[in-house]
Amino acid sequence: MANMGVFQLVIEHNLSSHYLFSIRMRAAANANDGGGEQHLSGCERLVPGNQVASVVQNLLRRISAHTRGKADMINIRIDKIKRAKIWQIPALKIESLEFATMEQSHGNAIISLMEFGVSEIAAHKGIELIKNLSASMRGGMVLNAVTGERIDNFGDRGVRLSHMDCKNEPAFLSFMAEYGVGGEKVREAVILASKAAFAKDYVAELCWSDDPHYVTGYVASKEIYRRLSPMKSKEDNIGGRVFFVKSSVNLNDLIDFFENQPVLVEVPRK
Ligand code: WAQ
Ligand code: MG
Repeated sequence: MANMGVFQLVIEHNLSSHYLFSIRMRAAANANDGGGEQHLSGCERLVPGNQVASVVQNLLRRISAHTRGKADMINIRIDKIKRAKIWQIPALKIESLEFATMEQSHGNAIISLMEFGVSEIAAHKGIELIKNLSASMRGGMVLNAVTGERIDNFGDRGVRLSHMDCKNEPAFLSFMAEYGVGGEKVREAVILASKAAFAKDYVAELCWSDDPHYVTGYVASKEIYRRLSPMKSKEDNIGGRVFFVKSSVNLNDLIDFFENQPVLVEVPRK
């Protein structure tokens, strides 16, 4: 933890079990030379004060090893959060399905989304919207689950879920292992999908990664995180997320929950 001494002191000054720290990191390329900024990666954590320095250091290490490219802008924001404000919400159950082709995975994604309450038109629209992106967004798109119409006005940026983590890391990792999965990407995606699923008027989610070598994606409902592979071809560095919501949704409340409500995702007790 060399060179992190002063920073550690500032955080430790706030060391108290009444607070956690939200750490939000985002990296981009072409952010400083007037060209179009390219989103590389982002990360959202919620940890006790004594973990802040090591989490930040790990995130910096991950950015420098990232397969989407070299960052020329890294934004790290740390906010102190009162524990009393944090909601504890349940983790989705995990399923994994493998297919021979991307077309078969997309076909299953559509069937699954319909099973979760999305209309056939809206499910197709979700797949097409991600497939037709010309660059990956920082966040996701919000679609009406009946009409397939995009209802957020976040344009190329999209809406980002933030202020989330698992409640107990070892318990979360063994919960994942019980379902035969592991690793940072799955961990982050299950936490994100579990938070999204807790939103009022949420119906389902569709996602695949923007990392060129990572072809597994998922569909999620209020209960299930269903991994589907392959959702894209190798070397493709465009991915995205679509959140399907009821027509009755209050968009401002939804965005406020996604962006600002701190949550810790809990696994079922044994
Ligand atoms: N909030 C909303 N949308 C986001 C967020 C966020 N915090 N983070 C990423 N996105 C959007 C954005 O458009 C990205 O381009 C896209 O999702 C993909 O992000 O094996 O790695 O972080 O079970 O590349 C899913 C499968 C991996 C994991 C998803 O997404 C598994 C993944 P990535
Ligand atoms: Mg990525």
